[in-house]
This record gives sequence, C-alpha cells and structure tokens, in this order.
Amino acid sequence: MKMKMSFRWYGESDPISLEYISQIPGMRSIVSAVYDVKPGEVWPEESLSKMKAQCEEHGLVFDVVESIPVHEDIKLGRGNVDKLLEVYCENIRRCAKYGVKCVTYNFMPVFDWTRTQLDKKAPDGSTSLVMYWDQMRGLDPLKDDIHLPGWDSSYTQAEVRELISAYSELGEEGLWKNLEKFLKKVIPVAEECGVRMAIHPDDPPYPIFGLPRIITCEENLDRFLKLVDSPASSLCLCTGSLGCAKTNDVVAMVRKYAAIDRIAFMHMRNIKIMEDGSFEERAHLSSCGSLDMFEITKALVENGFDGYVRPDHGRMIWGETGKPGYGLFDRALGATYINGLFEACEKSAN
Ligand code: DNO
Repeated sequence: MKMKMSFRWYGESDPISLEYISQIPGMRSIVSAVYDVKPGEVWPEESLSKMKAQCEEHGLVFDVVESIPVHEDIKLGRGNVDKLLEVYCENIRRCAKYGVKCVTYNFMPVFDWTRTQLDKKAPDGSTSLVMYWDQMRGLDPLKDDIHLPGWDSSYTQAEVRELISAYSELGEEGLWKNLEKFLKKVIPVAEECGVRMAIHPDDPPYPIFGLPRIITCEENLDRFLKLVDSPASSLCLCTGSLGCAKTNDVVAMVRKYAAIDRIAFMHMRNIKIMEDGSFEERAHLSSCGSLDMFEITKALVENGFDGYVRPDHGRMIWGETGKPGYGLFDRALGATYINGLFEACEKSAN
C-alpha cells in the first residue's frame, strides 16, 4: 500500500505497549512527541533518540510527531515571539535529525478539542467522546468556573479569562496574521530538513465561547494553503473534526487537497452529527456514523495519496480503560478496517 499506517503512542507512560501496537496488521509508523517539556522549550535530543530506538526495537518507525505545540504567545503575537519561533524551528531540526518526516500542530486558541463528555455510554455498552449542545449552552468561561473534560488543567481560571479576552481582541484577522508570520518563519526550516508540517483543523470547526477559529472550512483551508504555497505546509486532514460541521463536504475536501498533494497526514474517524449540531464519536465503519469512509479512502487512492494515516479516536470497548479516545482495541479495529478499505480501493483501481 502507498499510504503509511500509523498509531499514536504517548511514550513510556502510555499503558499500550509498542509490542501490542506492532502486532496490529500493517502497522508501520509511530506518532508521538516529547511530553515532558512545556510549549516554548527545546526538546532534549536524548528523548528523541530514545524514542527512535524504542520504536525500531519493535520494527516500527518513529517518523511522525504530534504535536510540537505552538505557544499561545505565538498565536497571540505578544511577548518574545521571535525567541519562541526560534525554539520552534530548532525543535523541527531536532525531530528531523532523528528521522521525523511529518510534524502535526494546530493553531487553536487556548483549547485543543472540545467535548462535553468523554465516557458517554452507547446502547451496546461502549463509551465514547461526545459534544452535546444542551451541555454546552449556558456555560460562560468568563463568568463560570468551568473545566470541560480534556482541557489543559495547567491554566488557572484567571489565566483562561485573560487569554479569552486577549483572543477576542485579536479576532480572526489577527490570528490569520500571526499564523502567516509563524509559517513564513517555520516552513523554510521544514523545507530545508525534509519535514512536512501538517496543520490540524479546529475541532469542532466553529467558534467556541467566541474564541476565533480559522482552520474550519474549504474557503479557509484554501486561504491557509496559499499563505505559504509549499508541500512542506500541508494539512493534517482530520475527518472527524471537519466532519462536525454539516456544511463541510469531507469527501470533496479530501479529493481536492489530495489531488494537489497538500495532505501530509490523515486522521480517520467517524462521527454522528445530530439534528442540533451536537455530535458523538462513533466506530470507524461508515454505517456507524455520518461520514462515508469508503468514499474518503477512494478519494485518497484515486489521487495517489502516499502520506500517513492513523485511526483516530476509538471508543472504549471490551472493558478497556485508559486515555479517552486512545485505547488499543477500537483503534486497532479502526486500523484494520481502514487497511481493508485501502486494499480494496487500490486493487479495484488497478
Ligand atoms: C485529538 C488530536 C488533537 C491533535 C492536535 C494537533 O485527539 O487529534 O489533539 O493532536 O490538535 O496539534
């Protein structure tokens, strides 16, 4: 197969072993990061070389990083941005030195993904992550002391409030400007060391609590790709994130961006969008959710996609416990299903 199947691993603290991951049929690459260093600091080379060696011991390749986090001051364009950008570039160089070919990041203000519950029980007893509007409505981070599951707990409530007001002053156009500055500095370095930067879309792809969000829809992805028109500035196309807006035609987006070779990394998962725009994460199979995973795969294969793929978030099944979305069993089922789709699409195309 042309695409490279990968699996996210949280390093030594991950309850899932590399041995287990290597037993998933067709597994090739490990997606990981250096987790014990704060955003804005340089990653120790020893951590990278150790991770590379550990993966190799299990016949796996450590060649995808998710993520090198972008410091809030870079996104806000304040503080010592030049120094932070320098550190970011140094981290790309270091990753490349240890064999990394693809680096994922996002440009979401303050919070990464947003959900209202991480263990919603389905009728079959499995659990998954969900975002229900009736749990969101009425929450106001400027007034209430809210801690949505999964949000960075290192911020105090006062810090969150300060960040939210700084971002609302900045607005979408300000965020675009800071993203452009980031890319102009970082992409030439990525090009030099043979790394493709892959931006993760905003999850979900619309403003939450009035925070600006820009990596959301086809028009904005087009705008993003033009900021620095280079294969080193590509997309991490997350089907489950973009798919949460009914207005996004995920199959058409995959086809369009694969055709111009601007997808470096595919996050493949399925979600079910409800009437009111709420959504539930579901099993990967097309019939379990709102996305047509066959058409998505076909669009990739027909356009010669040869980047990385990972089964994104799985449900918790078979009594497994652990990091929500990142258990072994359902992600392994997802990988196997996705491998099947690719094999079928490739063989019928030949
Ligand atoms: C969620 C992930 C995201 C992703 C970042 C990339 O499970 O897909 O947290 O890693 O947005 O920077």
